[in-house]
Amino acid sequence: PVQIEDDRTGLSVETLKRAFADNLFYIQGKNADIATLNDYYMALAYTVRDRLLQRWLSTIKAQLKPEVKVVYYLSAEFLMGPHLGNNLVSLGIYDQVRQAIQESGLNLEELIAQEEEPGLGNGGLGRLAACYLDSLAALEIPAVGYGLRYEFGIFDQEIRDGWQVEITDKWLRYGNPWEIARPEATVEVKLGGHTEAFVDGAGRYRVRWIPERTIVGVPYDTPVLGFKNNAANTLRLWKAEAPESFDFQAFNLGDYYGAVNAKMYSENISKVLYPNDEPLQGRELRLEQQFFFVSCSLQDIIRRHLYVGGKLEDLHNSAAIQLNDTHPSIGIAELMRLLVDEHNIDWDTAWQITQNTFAYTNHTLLPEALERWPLSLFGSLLPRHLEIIFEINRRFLQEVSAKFPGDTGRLARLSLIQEGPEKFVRMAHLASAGSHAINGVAALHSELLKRDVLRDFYELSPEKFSNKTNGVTPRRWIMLSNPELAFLISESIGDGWIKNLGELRELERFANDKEFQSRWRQIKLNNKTNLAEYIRKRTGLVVDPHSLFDIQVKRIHEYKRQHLNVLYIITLYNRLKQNPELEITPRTFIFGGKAAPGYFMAKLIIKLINSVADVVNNDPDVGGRLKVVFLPDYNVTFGQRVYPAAELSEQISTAGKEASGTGNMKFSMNGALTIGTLDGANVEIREEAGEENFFLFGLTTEEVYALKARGYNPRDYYNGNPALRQVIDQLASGVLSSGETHLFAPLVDHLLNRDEYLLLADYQSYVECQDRVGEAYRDQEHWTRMSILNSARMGKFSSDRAIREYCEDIWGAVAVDVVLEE
Ligand code: 26Q
Repeated sequence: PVQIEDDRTGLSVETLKRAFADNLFYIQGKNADIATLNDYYMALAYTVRDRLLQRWLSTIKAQLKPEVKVVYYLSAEFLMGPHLGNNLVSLGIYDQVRQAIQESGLNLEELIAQEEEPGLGNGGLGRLAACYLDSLAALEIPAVGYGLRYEFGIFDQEIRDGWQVEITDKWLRYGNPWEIARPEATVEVKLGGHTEAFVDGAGRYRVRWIPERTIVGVPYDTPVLGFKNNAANTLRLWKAEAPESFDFQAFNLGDYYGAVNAKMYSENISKVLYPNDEPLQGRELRLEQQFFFVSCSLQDIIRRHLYVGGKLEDLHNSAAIQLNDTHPSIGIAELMRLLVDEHNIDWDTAWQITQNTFAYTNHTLLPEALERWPLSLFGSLLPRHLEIIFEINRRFLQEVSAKFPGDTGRLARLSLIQEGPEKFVRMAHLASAGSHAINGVAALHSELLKRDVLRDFYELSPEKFSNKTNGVTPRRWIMLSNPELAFLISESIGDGWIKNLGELRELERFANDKEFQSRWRQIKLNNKTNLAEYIRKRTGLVVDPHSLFDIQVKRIHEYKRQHLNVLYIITLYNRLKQNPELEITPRTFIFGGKAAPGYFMAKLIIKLINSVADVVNNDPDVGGRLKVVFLPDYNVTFGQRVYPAAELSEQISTAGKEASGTGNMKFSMNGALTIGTLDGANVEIREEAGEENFFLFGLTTEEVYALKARGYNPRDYYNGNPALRQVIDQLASGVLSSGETHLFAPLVDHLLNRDEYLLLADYQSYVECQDRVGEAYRDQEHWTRMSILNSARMGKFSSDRAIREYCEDIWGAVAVDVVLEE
């Protein structure tokens, strides 16, 4: 009998081709005569989607059981990156599909490039959530990611006249083949109004919330495949809509415009991602967003728990809820409200359940970045939750008093409410009090948390604290983005590293192997050539693939010190101007990153990079030995081109400011060497790579504290260092800004008079370190050896390792085997 593969599940090249053509015709409504590239992309996306639905439904079936514990990852951001390529990798059908597409007269890479990435995050925190979903599925841990389905994600960045311009991100414009709406699972969320006390039938004192508005949350589900296993978890994002009845009511009263207006107001909630990676001010809509997705998610979690026959008293046995920073921490008050007000559970029991269910990850050490909401705003939007927070606080402070009698200073410091002329709810305090576990995201960060930001919580409950160093997924960040390197690695040590990144250690024995070294170098050169071609297409700039590719990509922030990098570029430029014959290592400095639209200094730093680029790139004395590139619109897609092409990774934040960093890990895995401070996960990267394979500079956290304590005066450094002085003077003079003397005045002013992030203090150390980098690059054999050792020793930074630690220490979650159902 002839075996015929099903068109929707078959994986042979023939079947894939047939299914692809079929989807082009019946879904896109096109044939080859009129199909656009996007039509072909959509036809392929649906072909792939068909092939994962079976896994998805089988996974749901395997996991929908009372004894299964599910991890719920609550995050205001999920920066997933394009799905198509990743799903091909997970399904293990990349090569078959490439061939099927080729035989259809098309190019797979071109179709993959058609996908508009869902930019539902700002940077590190959102991308971490995406890597964690990948690893949860790879490890077959039942998990749901809950968040917001923003209609407009992070803005697209254009550069005009050197300045950042923000363009609306219309990512849903051509439809999204990866999501499925589940309107039958819609939930309601209430806002505003007031509360009333009453005594219920059993004579118990209760509170009723009389809300003012209702919003409806519609879930949109995206499958998240495990790597070469049968698991497909769910990313469930909520879209805000107006309740239908509300429309009709107003309509019947003849207030048609009123009804439409209310509808628009409701839909606003999931309209746009806030493009700040720090809370600038407490905007009401932002709090509405947070409460909206958290309330939807908790109702969904409880619904599932009851559906499988669980009792609410046992919620913590079937659910582990992780708070990705404080953004979803209102969930603690909301779960208390659901348990106490709606499900009539007594306060103490409800508090036990809540604490046992929630855990909190902190991502920042900057005190100004800790979320707090004005009491007045909070109370008008969530009157019942404010009461609940007061009650949590009252009982919490009682406990504190019992443990530290008479210590009123401590009470004030620990209180969930910040007193003063304007009062605030402190969300990190709510999260810490309401969770059984609190973690930082790198060893240093977790230590500093205990010492500074959460010191009082540590002294109160040291057992809650642990470190979970961040990780990134090797599937997207090596296999998908650097296929040639992945191939070489697998050929040399087998392909076990993809699921067990520790195996990369076996590469160490090739570090001195001439033949291996030359293939390693060739792959880097190929990746650099590709990036150079992309740079030419996007900016018109020609860069030399044989120069040292020195790259800094990340959000633009003063503490990340992109402008310290610029100070070195100007220093090099000055040396060449002084002595055009000088022998230097040719370098290409590449920058990428977005600035928050309201962050003036960050935008000025972008302008600075572009102004310096103009001068350096066009000066005949430089003779092309230095190039400076600012690549617009840095995002996940672009990251996938950048990390594989990098030779030097810039991780130069002021010590004690960067919680972890994750780009640092992606660079290093792909064979870049790091120039960095002892900050965030750099410390652990250096530990793993070996100090001889890491370019270290700058003050330590302790030295930063000490210097600030004894009174830091940036002018001392300016006055004492002629090269630095020259650079600063040039910034002020206008030679770097076509004579506009005032342009960089705010930067110069800040550096000379305040320099909060100690650029001038670290300048000399950075320059010397960069000079060592330039020297080291001349010995290509030695450089390659260091590069191989960096990759070989990055096993620790797989998100699989991080997720295993969360499962064991915090969530108590275990793998559930998925059997494929026909
Ligand atoms: C909060 C309230 C209102 C508006 C915006 C925000 C907001 C949004 C995003 C606050 C913070 C963020 C993002 C923070 C972030 O990305 N932090 C980074 O997290 C990474 C993952 O742990 C770390 O590696 C980085 O060090 C840290 O900066």
